Amino acid sequence: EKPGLELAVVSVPSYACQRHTPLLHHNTTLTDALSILAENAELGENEGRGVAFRRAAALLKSLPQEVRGAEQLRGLPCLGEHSLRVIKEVLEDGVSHEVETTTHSEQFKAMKALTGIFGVGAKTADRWFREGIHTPSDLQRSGHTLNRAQRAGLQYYDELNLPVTKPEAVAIGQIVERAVHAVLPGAEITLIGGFRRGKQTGHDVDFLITHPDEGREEGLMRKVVSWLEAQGFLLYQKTTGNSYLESKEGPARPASNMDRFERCFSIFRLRTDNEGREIQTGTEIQTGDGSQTYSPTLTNTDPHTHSDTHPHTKTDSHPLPQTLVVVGDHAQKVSWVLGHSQCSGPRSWRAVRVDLVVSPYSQFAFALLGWTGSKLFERELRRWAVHEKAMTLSSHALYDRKRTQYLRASSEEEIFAHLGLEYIPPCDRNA
Ligand code: DCP
Ligand code: MG
Repeated sequence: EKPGLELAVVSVPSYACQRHTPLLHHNTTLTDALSILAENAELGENEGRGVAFRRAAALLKSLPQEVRGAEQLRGLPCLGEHSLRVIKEVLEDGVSHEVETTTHSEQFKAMKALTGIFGVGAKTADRWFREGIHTPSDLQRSGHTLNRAQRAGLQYYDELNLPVTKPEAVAIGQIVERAVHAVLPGAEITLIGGFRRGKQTGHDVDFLITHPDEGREEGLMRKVVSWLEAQGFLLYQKTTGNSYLESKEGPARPASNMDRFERCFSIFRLRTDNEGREIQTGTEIQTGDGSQTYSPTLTNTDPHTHSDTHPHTKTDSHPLPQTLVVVGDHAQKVSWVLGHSQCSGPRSWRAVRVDLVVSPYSQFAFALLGWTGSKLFERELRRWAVHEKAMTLSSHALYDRKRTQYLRASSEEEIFAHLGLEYIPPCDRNA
């Protein structure tokens, strides 16, 4: 037996939900290449092709070691002809011609830039691209009528495209907790999405809210949003009601598994000066370029005085130095953004995308599993359920089509058990 065949010898299951996929893995050069092609397919609204590249990448992420030669891949599932070709090219030449062409193509760059605007999807971006609009600035100049989400997306474009850090997510969590507990004591708040899987950065922060007394959570989102709005924490919000009860399709067959809960898509105004906590004069503050000693007095903890919703035309009342950002690594990046946006002076906050979801307690485990991701892991769970177990899984319920009954669960572990799957913890769902 030749050395290097060991990967094919270990049998790798074909559904991503059967495997452990850690955040850090051994094949990033290959998965980066495949992800570009997946992204390009998704931007071109070729979902099937996108999924094929995502599945191939996910397989590589789950391998226990670096792939050095194509012969090591024999017998492994999920690797289609196209993905294999790309992998071989990268292994042999260090780069894939197709990936290079894609990343340098005007269309890919423009589609990425335009869909990077909050509220802009692939269809809209494609229409604009065909009109010669390639960048957010082109769009601004075009005079197109934009909806409220897109206007906010354009206004906070730079900041919303800066990764959200873990400390920022934690700070947002504290605000959400204050809001939720102010309007419904006893409610429980859980960080979901990428941060629950152990990611150190994200494109947004996702929270799931519930209450142990079923029914108490009804109408909660509206109250939470009102509280946040009154305190000046929201730059934008769109709340959708719970359409689950009115659904004619039945709970386990929603049009998509995403849209039946009370949900709020928002943009938070996050103070970057330690979230309003009092900072003593002389406090050492960690910034991206080393620690600084803070000298101006900052004792204001009332967000009302900061509820300036036109950050680009006014200056915050506190003359904070531009690098005063206590959230660490992003200090420099944030000050870069501040320096390049049209705002007239330094400011002590940034815009962050936040998604809130409210779930009834009886559906909590399903909501938790459905919103922790990754997107591919979720897709694979549902595919496994249907094709291997004749069950329908959503973020609300699990339905057994053979026994014609719903299967209850109060934990993710129970759902995996119902599905006949080994339990995969959140940190290993990074498919
Ligand atoms: N989700 C899903 N299908 C979608 C959108 C979302 O299954 N079409 C689920 C899985 C995601 C979670 O919701 O993990 C949150 O969605 P995000 O888009 O915020 O994804 P992540 O939090 O995983 O990534 P990021 O770090 O970019 O925010
Ligand atoms: Mg997220």
